[in-house]
Amino acid sequence: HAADAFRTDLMTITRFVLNEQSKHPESRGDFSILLSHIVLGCKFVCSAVNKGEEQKKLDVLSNEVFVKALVSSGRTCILVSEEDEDAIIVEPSKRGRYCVVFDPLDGSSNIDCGVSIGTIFGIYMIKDGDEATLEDVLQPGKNMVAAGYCMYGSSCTLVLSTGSGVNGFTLDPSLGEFILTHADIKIPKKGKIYSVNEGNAKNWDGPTAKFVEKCKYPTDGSSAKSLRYIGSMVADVHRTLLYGGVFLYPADKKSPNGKLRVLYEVFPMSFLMEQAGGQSFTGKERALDLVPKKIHERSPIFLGSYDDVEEIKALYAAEE
Ligand code: AHM
Ligand code: MG
Repeated sequence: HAADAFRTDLMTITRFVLNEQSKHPESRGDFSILLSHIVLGCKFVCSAVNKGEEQKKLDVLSNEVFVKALVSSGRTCILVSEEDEDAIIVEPSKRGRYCVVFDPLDGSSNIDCGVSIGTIFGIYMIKDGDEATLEDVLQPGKNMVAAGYCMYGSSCTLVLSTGSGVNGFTLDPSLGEFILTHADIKIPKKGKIYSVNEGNAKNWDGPTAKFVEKCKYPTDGSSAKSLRYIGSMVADVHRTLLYGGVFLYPADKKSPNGKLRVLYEVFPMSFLMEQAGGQSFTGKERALDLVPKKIHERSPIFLGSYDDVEEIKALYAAEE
């Protein structure tokens, strides 16, 4: 049976990435090594989350594990973590060509009630022989070579793009391996769900307010959209990717740049959305075109199904 053949031909994330890399003759296997260290971090956090560690400890613990795993891979030169105010410049003897930006445990306010949380990461690469500087991570998201997230939910799912589509892998705890379960993910062109913290509505700008109004009271004869909001970006984006729809964390009067961080929240998720056939917009421009000036900079974000984001873009264009 075809299904049995699939079940016995285990496509681990390592095998998958090695296959992809073999299409690039110039590849030296560095990326596969880097990724195996990221995967190790994800497995650790997954097991810590399942043991029910306390929130504060888990945040700090996850960060330490990722920083140590990334440095010891010998393939990184600069790290930006949501948990560390300053970028970490890797010591010369352990340096490699990759810059990794990450949020080791996003959505941590959800830990104590068992709601899904996740790790988000984006990867840039410097040129051979270059010294790594902050400039190397203050790059538009379109320059990333890979991005992904790992969701610690009812199962542990790692979603990855190296710039040729998006694939999802589920941790098989008995094997300790991430196995390909969601091949070549494409987001539906139009969705039936919107996802936003509506408690901020009184402070929204015109286009955001109009869009959400249209979700609830459509004027084109379509049916109203459903609202789904977990408050954990990885889980909200994961659902959006699989079911379609739109996730927004807009600007508001109190936070003119929204809440989410450009480097390790907005960019990786935007990279994945585009690779899955969706779009991502800041209210001003394509999110991946944004050039961050500071490592912990924030930006409003609207991402998801192509047609839904197109509608939001039109509302902003009409405002000008
Ligand atoms: P955190 O980095 O402090 O965990 O905040 C990020 C989280 C995201 O996961 C989520 O999309 C957002 O904050 C939810 O914010 P709010 O509670 O304002 O709706
Ligand atoms: Mg975060």
